[in-house]
Amino acid sequence: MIIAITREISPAINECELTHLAREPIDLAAARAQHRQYIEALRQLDCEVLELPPEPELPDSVFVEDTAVVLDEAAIITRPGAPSRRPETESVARALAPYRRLLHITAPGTIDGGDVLRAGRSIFIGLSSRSNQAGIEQMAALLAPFGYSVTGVRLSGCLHLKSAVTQVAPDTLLINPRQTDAAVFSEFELIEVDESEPAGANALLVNEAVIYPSHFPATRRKLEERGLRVITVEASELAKAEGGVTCCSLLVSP
Ligand code: CIR
Repeated sequence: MIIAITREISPAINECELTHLAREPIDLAAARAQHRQYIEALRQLDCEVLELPPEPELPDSVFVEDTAVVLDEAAIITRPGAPSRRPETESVARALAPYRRLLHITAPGTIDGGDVLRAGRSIFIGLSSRSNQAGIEQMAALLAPFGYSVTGVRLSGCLHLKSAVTQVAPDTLLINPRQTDAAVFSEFELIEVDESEPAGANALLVNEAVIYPSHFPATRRKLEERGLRVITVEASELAKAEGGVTCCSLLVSP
């Protein structure tokens, strides 16, 4: 059974990091209700959900994805690009230690897990405002012994690589080609987000289904037309913190 690691939303979420969005008030109760719905969707898809202890002082700590990259062979504990987020990794490392050998990104490298897209043995990493060349080189060196290829990918106008492209089936990616270079992903089938939904490329593939925000209905139709099983969740409150559906969990395969 897949273990999905999550963490409750901090009461300080309104002090979250923001890069591309203007600050809008986040309703904590509404955000938490939506987060519960997300956890229920993970359970519906047969995940065992492991909820980490809250980190009330760390505004962005619900976005556990950025703190680690979990592969079958090891988990890489990241060094997030935003200094305010670096203390988030400690408790995630403790939670992952029983399941995986831990490897670490160290200074001057920075990596946010949201920049790391894995598809089979290919790993793509966004060269973003959070993940730097030194971090990408460390990832490549750490993962080469396991037979992964690591490719740095340029982005524009979005926070992380997985804001622009995510996996929705073993051979298929959902992409906004205006935010990243679709040619890099030519070995995959590509589904483009609807033009009216530029932020709609973040989907979470779990057990052959896709967890997807309800606020992108046109792109959702495109996914369904391709025969994908889509479970929609409300995710509008954490979207104001630049969070999507991949950001709120770390999936640990058995
Ligand atoms: C941040 O800027 O770090 C948070 N407010 C949002 C992080 C979202 N994480 C993700 O996309 N993986």
